Amino acid sequence: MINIVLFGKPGAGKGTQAEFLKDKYNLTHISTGDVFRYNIKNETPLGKEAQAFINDGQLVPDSLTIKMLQDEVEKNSQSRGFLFDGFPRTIAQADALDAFLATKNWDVTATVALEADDEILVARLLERGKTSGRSDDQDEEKIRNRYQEYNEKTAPLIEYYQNQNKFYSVNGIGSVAEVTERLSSVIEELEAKIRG
Ligand code: B4P
Repeated sequence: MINIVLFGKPGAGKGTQAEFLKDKYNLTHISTGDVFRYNIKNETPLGKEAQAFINDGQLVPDSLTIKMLQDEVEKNSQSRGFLFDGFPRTIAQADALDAFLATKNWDVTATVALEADDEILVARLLERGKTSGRSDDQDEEKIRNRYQEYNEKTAPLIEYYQNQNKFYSVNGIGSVAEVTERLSSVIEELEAKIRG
């Protein structure tokens, strides 16, 4: 079992990289952002609750997010491992993830961060906003709000995982293929360790 948390600021490329890594390493990819967007599109009760938070660039409350994540893991309990993309984003979510995985005798193998400068990322998101239809990518104020949320609530997870000796980081600037190569080196190192 290998469970990787893909970590990084909004727009760092978590979703982009997960698309390649899930096939390369045969992992189940769970993007909390994608699950929320699916629920919003289909106007489910969960989607209706999450919509206002996402539109304003705020994090969705932990209670909704944690339950949703657990449901997604349960649906894929035969998986050889998970790629968590955009989860956890708060200390409470990280604690809940550890406790939940422990009930299955699993754990987070490592958290791998994509490092990138805020100004480059804001430009990436504004560019995507021109075509994505994502309301949270179109307005610079909402994008800046996402960075404030990251700094206040998500950045403390770096220390959280460093204290567990599980934090790795790679440079997130470069071509998509170059960044995939950097992440692959870390994952292969982790897999080699697991094999012993
Ligand atoms: P997410 O959907 O997780 O998205 P993200 O942070 O915007 O982006 P990501 O890092 O995946 O970037 P991507 O690859 O798409 O979150 C959206 C919202 O959902 C949150 O703000 C929050 O409200 C809510 N939410 C989600 N999870 C939550 C949780 N756990 N708790 C509470 N709320 C939660 O890439 C971005 C752009 O960059 C793309 O256009 C891409 O093409 C481009 N790009 C990627 N790599 C590149 C590269 N190497 N070079 C150039 N461009 C690149």
